[in-house]
Amino acid sequence: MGITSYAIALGSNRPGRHGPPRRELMAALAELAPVAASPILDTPPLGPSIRRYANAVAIIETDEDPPALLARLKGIERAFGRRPGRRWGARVLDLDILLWSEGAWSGPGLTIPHPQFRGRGFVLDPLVRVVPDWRDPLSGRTVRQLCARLRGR
Ligand code: A4P
Ligand code: MG
Repeated sequence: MGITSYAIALGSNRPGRHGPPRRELMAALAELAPVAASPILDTPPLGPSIRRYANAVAIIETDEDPPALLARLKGIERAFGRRPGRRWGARVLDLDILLWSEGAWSGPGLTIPHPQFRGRGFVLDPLVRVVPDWRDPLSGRTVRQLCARLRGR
């Protein structure tokens, strides 16, 4: 496979060895070496967590296929001190693959586009800042359109 592009969502709501969540995302962005990145946004928690999140989106270019990239992202999460299990729990770093330049992917433990990204402001707000014209291959809508739908504009 040649070089392709991915949109990655970054989230943190727990301090780690780099500092508070915003610092963790800055360190994760340095690790990912993206070709573009959104600002780091402070967002209210969706779900049971009380702590607010830092969220961002990074665009990376790589020759890795989706399973290889996911394995690398999980390795970065581990290196940042994320403990497995505890879904929806406080986490130092969450890295999700949102979109891929080559379209959809579905395999064991990995679905692209990320199944929930269309309904989440904490994902679409940073995503629209970097790639408003990327298209969701399933609905055919651009990121800008998905964002406007969610916000009711
Ligand atoms: N997986 C399948 N598809 C993908 C994909 N496209 N990208 C699998 C990444 N992983 C994918 O994910 C669970 C498993 O999903 C992975 O092992 C992978 O095989 P996880 O990241 O290990 O677990 P998780 O993050 O606890 O679950 P999930 O469903 O990703 O939780 P979410 O959806 O990330 O929700 N509020 C704010 N404001 N900001 C946030 O960032 N995040 C969450 C967590 C809740 N509320 C939030 C935020
Ligand atoms: Mg996740």
